[in-house]
Parts: sequence; C-alpha cells; structure tokens
Amino acid sequence: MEFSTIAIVGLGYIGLPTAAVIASRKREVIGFDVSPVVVDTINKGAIHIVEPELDMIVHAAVKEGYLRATLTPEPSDAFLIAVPTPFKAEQGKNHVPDLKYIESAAMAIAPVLQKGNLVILESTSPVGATEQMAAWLAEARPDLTFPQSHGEQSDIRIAHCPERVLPGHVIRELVANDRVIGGMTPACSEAACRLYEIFVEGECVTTTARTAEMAKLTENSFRDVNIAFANELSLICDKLDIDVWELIGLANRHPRVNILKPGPGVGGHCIAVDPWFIVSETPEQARLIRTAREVNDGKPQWVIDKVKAAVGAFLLKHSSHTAKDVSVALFGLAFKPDIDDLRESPSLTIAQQLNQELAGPLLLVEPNIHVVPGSLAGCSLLNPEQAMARADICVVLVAHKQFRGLNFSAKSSEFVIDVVASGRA
Ligand code: SAJ
Repeated sequence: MEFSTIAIVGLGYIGLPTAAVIASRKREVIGFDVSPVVVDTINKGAIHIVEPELDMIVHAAVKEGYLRATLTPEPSDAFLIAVPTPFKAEQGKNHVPDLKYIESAAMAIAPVLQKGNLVILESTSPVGATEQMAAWLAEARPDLTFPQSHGEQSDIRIAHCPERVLPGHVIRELVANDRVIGGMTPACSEAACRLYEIFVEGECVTTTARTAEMAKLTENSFRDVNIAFANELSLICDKLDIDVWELIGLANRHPRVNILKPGPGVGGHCIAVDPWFIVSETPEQARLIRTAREVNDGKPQWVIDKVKAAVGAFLLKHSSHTAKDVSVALFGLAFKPDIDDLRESPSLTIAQQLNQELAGPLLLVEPNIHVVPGSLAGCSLLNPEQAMARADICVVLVAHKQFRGLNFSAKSSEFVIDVVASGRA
C-alpha cells in the first residue's frame, strides 16, 4: 500500500506534531481542522500550541510545501484521526466518554473516502470506539465495503493506533516509541504498520482494535494507580509524623520497589481522564482504578486544608494580625514541572479555591507564564525571591527547575508547605 497523501484530522497536541513529522519525511500531508484560526496559523508556518521543536518542523514543512492545513477534508490515501474524547457534559459526574468529535470527524471524511483508503483512529478512546467509528463510516458510505462486514476483502482498512507521547517530549517520542497497532483485521494492521513505518523508529506491534484501545487506557491507569499509591502514602505519613520523601527514598532502595512521587494531585488531559473510560464501562470490576482516581482527585483538597491550618497557626502566633494580613505564596501553577500548561492543573484548582476562601493576599509564582490567569485576577505574579520576602506562608506545588535549591530556612517550618519536596531535588 502506497501513501503519497496523508490527511490528519484534528491539528491539536497530537495531530499537529504527527502531521509535521510525517511531512518532514517528505510526504504530502493535509491537515484538517474545524478552527479557521488554527488553519491560518499553520498555513503561515506558525503553531498555536507550546511544544519544543514543533515550531521549526512545522515552519520547514509548510515552507517546503509538504504540509498545508484546510477547513474541508480532501481525498487522501490515509486518514489519521486525532480529535479529543471528553466526558459527556450532562453526565460529567459519571465520567461517560463522549464520542461526538470522533463522529464529526468520521462524517467529515466520509464523503471523500475512496476504495483502498486506510482510516486510523489515534484519539484515546473507550473500548469499542473504533468499531463505532467504522459503523458511522459504513452508514455514510453504503457504496464502499468495510472490515466489520467484509473482513480482509474490505475496500476501507480501519485501525486504532493510540498516541502515547509525553507532552514536552512529543517530537522525540513520536519517532522513538513503540506503537500498538490495532487493526480491525490483520490486513488493516498490516496497512497501518506501513503508514507508521514512514516515521516511527520504535517497533510497530500488532493486535486487535479493542486490545489497542484497552492498552492505551491501561498505560495511563497504571500510572494513575501508582501516583495514587504515592499520594496515599503522603496522607498516611502526615498522620504518623513520618517524612514521606525519606520513606519513599528508603523503600525504593529495594530492587523491586519503585514508588512514584506524591504531589498536589494528578493533572493534564490524559491520566486524570482515561482511567474513567475503563470505570464507566466496567464499574463493578474496576474498583482499584476508580479508587486511585478518587485518591488523586482528593489531594488538592488536602493541600487546601493544610494551607488553611497554617493560616490558623500563623494567627495564633501573631495576635496583632487578622486573617486579612496573612499572605500566602503559591510556587507553581502548571500541571507538571517545567511546562506552561495550566489546563486541568491541580495547582490551579488549589489557587482558585484559596483565592476565594482566604481573606489575605494570594501571591503567585509561575516562571512559565507572564500573565495572571483570568480566574485569579487580582493576585500578583511575582518572582520566587519577591514572593519569599513578602509571604507569611509559602506553598510549593510544582517542582519547577527554578524552585530547586530555594532556601526557605528563614521561615518557620510550620509555614512552609512543600508538597513536592522541591528543596531536596
Ligand atoms: N505526577 C505525579 N507524580 C509522579 C508523576 C506524575 O504527581 O510521580 C503527576 C504530574 O505532576 C501530572 C500528572 O501526574 O499532574 C500526569 O503527568 P505525567 O508526566 O505522568 O503524564 P502526562 O499526562 O503528561 O502524559 C501521559 C503519559 N502516559 C504515561 O506515562 C503512561 C504519556 O505517555 C501519554 O501519551 C499521555 O499521558 C497521553 O496523552 O495519554
């Protein structure tokens, strides 16, 4: 199977880097997105997201004519769908996945599908989503045959190949990571392998579409459960007056123990979301996975309670002060170290809630942003030294490199809450 033209549907955090990397291998790539701003930006050779190295690769690919973006899908040899899979808004509390963007993507490409095309779903999806997408395509194009009805003889090949790249390292991981290729039939897997071999240096391992869907959910659930273990230990150690970081360091000296790091909670758009796709389909079986989500989701409130208790202790020690006089500095707002991404950040949630509940000033330190987020309007954005000088209570929420070695020793230890042990990094 030859792929001279490849369409990427959805030019976000996964679609755009994938489009750019394929284009850098000198294939014609047509990126399709519903946002005119995104399409215009890319056609100018620029990017709308923050990801190291991506700007250079997109710029070169557009300039050399291998990558262009469009608002309307065009006929191609392969279609790679990388759109979001959020929760259903009306059932947000039940965490039911919403396939509406996959459905729209399928409907958008259906009119231009041709015999011999390959369609790949890359979006992280609940088990069964690829079969559902195939059903929507078949309904829209009764003149073509699909794997669910015609097996190996189908006109259209369909596979699920989940993305697994780490934000901040996307360009390297897109090329280096192994890929799980879940074809609806072996011929579908074979076709998808041929496509990924254009740019992937890792191994392409084939399986079924359903197993590939579950593999991706499993990877992120594994990490979530392991982070929950560390977060639960931090609560236990706090009660028992044991230093959790020392404890983890000691336990990790065992050759078969590798405990992850506690923190303010789990953020981002993947690990805090994907495990629910398993829970929502198998609620009775997925007990550990659900509990891990609950443990991690409960951590921001634990931090908030700690800060409020420290404010109370400060007032007891300083009888001339009122709650309005006590200033709290938060070090870090991003969802993980050394990035500027605040979306779904537990530290941002903590900041927003403290901003509502504390009477005194809230000082923010986030070296990766230059403007205070709208939801924290009125708070000051300071550098670490300014915040340390002005704050009565310091709370370190993210282990950004700029916070390494900060010396809080001038403050009484009960007024320094270092959730990520930045002082030891
Ligand atoms: N975190 C901790 N303690 C740790 C490690 C992480 O509290 O020891 C927190 C981080 O601070 C952050 C959250 O977990 O809030 C998630 O960060 P992360 O670096 O673990 O992962 P993501 O969300 O940036 O990317 C994950 C990756 N999945 C796995 O490592 C299994 C990535 O490979 C996936 O492609 C990505 O999800 C995705 O798109 O699904």
